[in-house]
Amino acid sequence: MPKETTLKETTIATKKVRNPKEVTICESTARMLEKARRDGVEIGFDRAANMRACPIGADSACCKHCAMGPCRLNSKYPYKQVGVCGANIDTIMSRNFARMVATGSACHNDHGMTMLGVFRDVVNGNIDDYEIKDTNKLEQVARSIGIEVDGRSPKDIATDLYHELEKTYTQVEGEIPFAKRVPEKTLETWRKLDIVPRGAMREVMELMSRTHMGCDQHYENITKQCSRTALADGWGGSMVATEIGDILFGTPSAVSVEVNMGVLKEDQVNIIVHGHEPNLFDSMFASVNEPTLVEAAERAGAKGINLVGMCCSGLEMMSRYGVPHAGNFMSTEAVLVTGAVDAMAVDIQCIKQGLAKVAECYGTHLFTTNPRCHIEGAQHIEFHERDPKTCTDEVVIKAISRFKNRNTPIEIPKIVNKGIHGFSHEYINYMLGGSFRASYSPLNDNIINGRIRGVAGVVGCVNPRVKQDWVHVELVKELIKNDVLVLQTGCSQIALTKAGLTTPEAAIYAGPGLGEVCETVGMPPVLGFGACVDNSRILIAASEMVRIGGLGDSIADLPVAGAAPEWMSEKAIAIGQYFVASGFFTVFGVTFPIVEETKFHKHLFEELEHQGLGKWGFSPDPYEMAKMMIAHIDKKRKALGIDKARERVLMDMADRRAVDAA
Ligand code: BF8
Ligand code: SF4
Repeated sequence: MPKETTLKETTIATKKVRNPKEVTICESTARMLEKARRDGVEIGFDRAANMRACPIGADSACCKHCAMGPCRLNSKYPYKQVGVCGANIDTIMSRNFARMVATGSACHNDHGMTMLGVFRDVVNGNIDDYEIKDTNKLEQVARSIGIEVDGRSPKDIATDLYHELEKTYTQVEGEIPFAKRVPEKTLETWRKLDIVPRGAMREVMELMSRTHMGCDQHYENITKQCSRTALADGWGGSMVATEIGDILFGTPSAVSVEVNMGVLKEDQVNIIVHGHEPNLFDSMFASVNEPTLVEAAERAGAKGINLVGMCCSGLEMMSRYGVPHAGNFMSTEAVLVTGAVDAMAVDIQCIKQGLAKVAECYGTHLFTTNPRCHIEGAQHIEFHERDPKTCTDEVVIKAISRFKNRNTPIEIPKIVNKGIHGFSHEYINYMLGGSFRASYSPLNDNIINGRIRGVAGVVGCVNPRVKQDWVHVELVKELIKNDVLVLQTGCSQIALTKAGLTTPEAAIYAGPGLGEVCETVGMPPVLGFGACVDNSRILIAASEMVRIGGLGDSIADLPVAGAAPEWMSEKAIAIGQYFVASGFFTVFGVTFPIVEETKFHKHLFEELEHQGLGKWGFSPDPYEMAKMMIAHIDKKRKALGIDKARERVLMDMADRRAVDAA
């Protein structure tokens, strides 16, 4: 237990300090950044101010794939030089891009494979702590990939489903199981381009092998394998993670949740779970409700045990159980500065190493729990799905002892925002069509008649290179104002909840058409779909829109667009590439790791669309980004011949308003 003097002994190593109001619009995070500085503690925003992004790396104009290099090209004159092996700028950039896709896809697939392993153990009776919670979902997923369901027991269906879904990862030849869910014309395009994923292990391996020195040296061919590896994420590992998560822990449906640092309670033992796999979170949920541990907390003087989530597993549990959420990626260190966090347990991905130092300064127990993710300075208690409570009970016990011996002043920003979340594909079906004729038809109809102009997925990270949450919020405001319905996942969703836009009342910020639909249905104009793996729900929603009809034959025909305005992770690049390969126009903010006016740039930003896929776009400016997305949506409406309908609807609305005013 560090003494109170620990805070004073720590000094800020940084020189440059930026005004908290310039680096975030999250009031709680800004206050904690100020407090951290007073306490002499450094967090990510200060590190970012003192670590200039490498300009050559930012353009991806360097290669260190062999020891004849590293080779650096000049992005101002990209074609003036080549690497020692002769690799040109397009080869170097596409190989670097490919390795980001490979890593991102590997992350989601590794996560999905763990989920599938838990499912197998549940089905085989090797795990008692989890069970199949949603048999409807089990049947629905099985049916969607051609498994016989009628008259069979859940165990038989689940056994077949396990064996079939395992192919997502291990299959050597053939198409991954969820390729069966892809709209026919989209799948045809993939087949023509030879980018239908086989198994994720094979795709990631091949992409890594092809980017070795002296292997694939044509940016177009490298891009093809990027698409295949990325699709093995979206329609593969991520989709399995989502579907198995629903089967084991329940399919989300609309739930009112509390978000922001005010969800911490000074008089309770506060435990945060931060990471990506819902298994750890689900067991922690069981541990904090264990009567003996609740009693122990009360004996220590606490009013209870308060379990709170952060980042993606937090989003999953928020959508399924309504567990409060303390904040997104750039708030994970800041939340420790409150001094109120007794324990933080992390699993995999997006866990900043900086947490260890901050946790030490405030006497918070930081636990790593996954064999894939240890952090120097954190305590490691390994989490085993076959015996999960041993780990999570231990975390709770340590948290209670920290509560009893708290010696750090506590300052919790008393800010709590409410939102409605848990919009799974299944719930939307129900919400729009009712329980007897659950359907997406009302969505398609409202797009066709022009009330809803189109649909946008706004997703992904926050990044200290831009003002936290600001780009997300401004972009989404612009979109809904222009009648674009917004679907969300990942850290973005927390930004919008803090801005108050995930409530039905936020319909007043929507344009007249979208606003009317929201009011009729009683839904927010911004629908939270969950964690980053739940981007697969957006793919399913898009496929359903194609299946219902009236909006074209492939995902590329739909009036839809995607954006990750504050992205930072390699997973985001993999997601971007699978959205593009699925047919979405996808705009990224912050920076794009490619030199403009090169052949590879033109390929990603223009030529992929001519092949029948989507394409990439880039702008750091939220208003420009919104313009680009809306222009794309309008282009698709025109191609579908539904552009006039929208003009008529808007005219009618104007008339009605004029009458009302009179
Ligand atoms: O997978 S949005 S910062 S937490 S990478 Fe990470 Fe980005 Fe957040 Fe979840 Ni997704
Ligand atoms: Fe340089 Fe070619 Fe080696 Fe890359 S692979 S470091 S470009 S020599």
